Amino acid sequence: MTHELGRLEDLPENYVQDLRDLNVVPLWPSLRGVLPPHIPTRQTQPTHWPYKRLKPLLLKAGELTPIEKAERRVLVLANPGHGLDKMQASSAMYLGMQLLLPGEWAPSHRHTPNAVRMIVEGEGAYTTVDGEKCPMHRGDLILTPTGLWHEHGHDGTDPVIWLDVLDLPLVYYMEASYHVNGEPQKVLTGRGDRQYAHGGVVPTRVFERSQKPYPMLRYAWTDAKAALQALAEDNPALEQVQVTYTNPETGGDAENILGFYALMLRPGQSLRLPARSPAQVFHVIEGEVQAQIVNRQFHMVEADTCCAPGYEAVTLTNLQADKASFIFIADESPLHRKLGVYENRG
Ligand code: GTQ
Repeated sequence: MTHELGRLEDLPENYVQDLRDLNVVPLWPSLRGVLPPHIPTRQTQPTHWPYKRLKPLLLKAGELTPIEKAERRVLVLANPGHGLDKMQASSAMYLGMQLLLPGEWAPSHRHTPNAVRMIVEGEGAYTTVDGEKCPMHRGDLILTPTGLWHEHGHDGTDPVIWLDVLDLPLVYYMEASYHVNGEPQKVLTGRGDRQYAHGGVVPTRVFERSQKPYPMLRYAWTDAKAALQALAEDNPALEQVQVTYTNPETGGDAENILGFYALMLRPGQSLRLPARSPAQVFHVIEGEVQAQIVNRQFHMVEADTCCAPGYEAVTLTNLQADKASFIFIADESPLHRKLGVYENRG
């Protein structure tokens, strides 16, 4: 049985003021707000950021703001449900589209939030992470986990653009977000993505695992795509043709808070993703896809990005009848699982 709960206005004004003077508030007028029945209140709105409209504005930023005045030349994809100034795609996820022009350098720093970059366009750029110089090609995923030094450079001839995904909103909310500037890194020999290039074949550590908590910092798109194609070919009845970006030493998620995946939609396929508690981000690496999220339908072409609130099913439809489409997904499921609030409602 649910009772109507008392309102703030039901209380004498001087009583409420006495409470306030002591930095105290009554729970019952706000109880249903913080613990709504059956399903959480979500600020995250289904939102679509078309690349075609974003790119000219990003290139304009390249003319308006020199890299020295920006450090990171990024346009933030902000969810209007959270308020644009909050710079949140969802409660825990931040998205930014970053531009680096030929010859530019985004100086070395490290910070507490975890980041990844999904390369959207352009050749010749690299990110140096923890001394590993990682080349950036379209569709590659590059990790810059919490605390690792990273800087971006560009030896090519055309603009390079990538999508940044960070857990900044969560870490900021925790009052744990800060950065430290550093010197240009010395590039070290050896790269984790070369040593862990083939699943199941990992460097032998005679006594223990790699001392590095993040042994692999770059995931080449050519490898992820080949794995998806093999998975689809070998399992004709498999509906959700998807790979997870993992830590090759532990088999766990690549980073601690957000999860990263690549999904292949077969020609013409329509795939319903169940309603799970974490919010999700979808970014089209190759192809053309319709995303049905709550009451919105987004027509997504290559390099488009959208987001979906948690606790909602999402239907993705490949609009290409003769070719597969490929989608990069970021979600909050490692966070939800670790905190014990993960749900799959089907
Ligand atoms: O490239 O290091 O979008 O520090 C936001 C913060 C990118 C980066 C962002 C950052 C970076």
